[in-house]
Amino acid sequence: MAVTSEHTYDDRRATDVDMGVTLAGVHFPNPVFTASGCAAAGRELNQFFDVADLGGVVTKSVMREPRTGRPTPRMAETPSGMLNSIGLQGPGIDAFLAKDLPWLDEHDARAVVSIAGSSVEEYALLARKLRGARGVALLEVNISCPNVEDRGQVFACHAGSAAEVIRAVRRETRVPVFAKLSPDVTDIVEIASAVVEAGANGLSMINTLLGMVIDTDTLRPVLAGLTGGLSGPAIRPVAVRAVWQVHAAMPKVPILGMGGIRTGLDALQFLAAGASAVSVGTTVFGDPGAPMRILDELRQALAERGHASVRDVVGLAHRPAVATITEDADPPGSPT
Ligand code: RRO
Repeated sequence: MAVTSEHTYDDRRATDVDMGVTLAGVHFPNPVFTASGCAAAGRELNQFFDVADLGGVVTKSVMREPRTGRPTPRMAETPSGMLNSIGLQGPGIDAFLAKDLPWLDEHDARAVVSIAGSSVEEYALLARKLRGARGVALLEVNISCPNVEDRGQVFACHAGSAAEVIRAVRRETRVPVFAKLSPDVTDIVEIASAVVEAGANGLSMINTLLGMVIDTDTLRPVLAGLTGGLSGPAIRPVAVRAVWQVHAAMPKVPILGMGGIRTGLDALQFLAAGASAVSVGTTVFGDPGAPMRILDELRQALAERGHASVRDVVGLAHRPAVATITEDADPPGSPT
C-alpha cells in the first residue's frame, strides 16, 4: 500500500485493528453478520460481496415443512422502518439441508442456522435433523417471530415456554445455541435469564416489535395479516437498551445484537452496550453491500478511537461516567 496521504495512515491503522470475535467458543473473523430473514440463505448477497467475508450468515428461520407464508400485502413502510408480515415462508428443513446449507459450506461461509417451530417438539426435531450437518457454526433458536397465528407461539414472551424450547434444543445438539429474544416483554432480563438457565450459550437481540399500519383511505390495516414486525432504525434505541440491560445482568453471556444498524457507528453502539457481534438486517433491502461497508466503517471507527481489537469495546458503555466538575460546584461534603 502506498503511503502518500493522511488517509493512508488512517487506513493502515484501521487494517491493524483485530476484528476477530469469539461467540460461545466459536471463532469468527469479524463481528458483522447478516440478520435472519433479510438475506435468505446468503445466495443473493453473494453477487454483491463474498459471503465468506462476513462474520457469519444468519439464515432465514427454517421450519419442519415448506411454507408459503402469509397472504400479501406483507410489507409496509413506516417512518425510519418497515413492517413485515412474511409468516415464516421457507423451503422446510429437508430442502434447506439438501441445498442451502451445502451452498453456504461450499462458499466458506459460517452459517448461523435459525430454526423456528410451532411446538417444543418441532424445535427439537429441527435441532436433531441439523445434528452433524457440515458448516453449522451456531444455532439461532427463533422463539420470537411475531407473525404467527397464535400469540401463544411467541415462546419468548413467557419465561417458562422460552426455557422449555431451549432445554429441548440443547438436548439435541452439540452446537452452541443462541436464543432470539423479543422486545415485546415487560422484563427482557427475566426471559434472558430463563433461557440461559435452560442452556442457551448466547442471546440474539432483538427480533422485530409487533406493529400495525392503517390505510387512511380504506381505514383497514395495510397488511393482510393485520399486524407485522417493525424493524429498521426506528427500533435501534429499543434494541440498544435491551442489549444494555441484559449485558448489565449477565456480562459473561455473548450477545449477537441487531435492530436498525445502518452504519459502523450504529454497530459500535451495540458493541459498547454489550454485544460481541452484530447482525445487519433491514438496510440490506435498499443497500445490499451494507454489511461490508458497515464492517469497514466499524474498523475505521475503532482505529480512530485507538482500539487495537474490536473485543476491547464490548460493554464499554457500562463503565462509570466521568464526573463533570463545574467551577461553582461545592466539593462533596462541604458545609452548606
Ligand atoms: O417470517 C416472519 O414473518 C418473521 C420472522 Br420468522 C421473525 O422472526 N421476525 C419477523 O419480523 N418476521
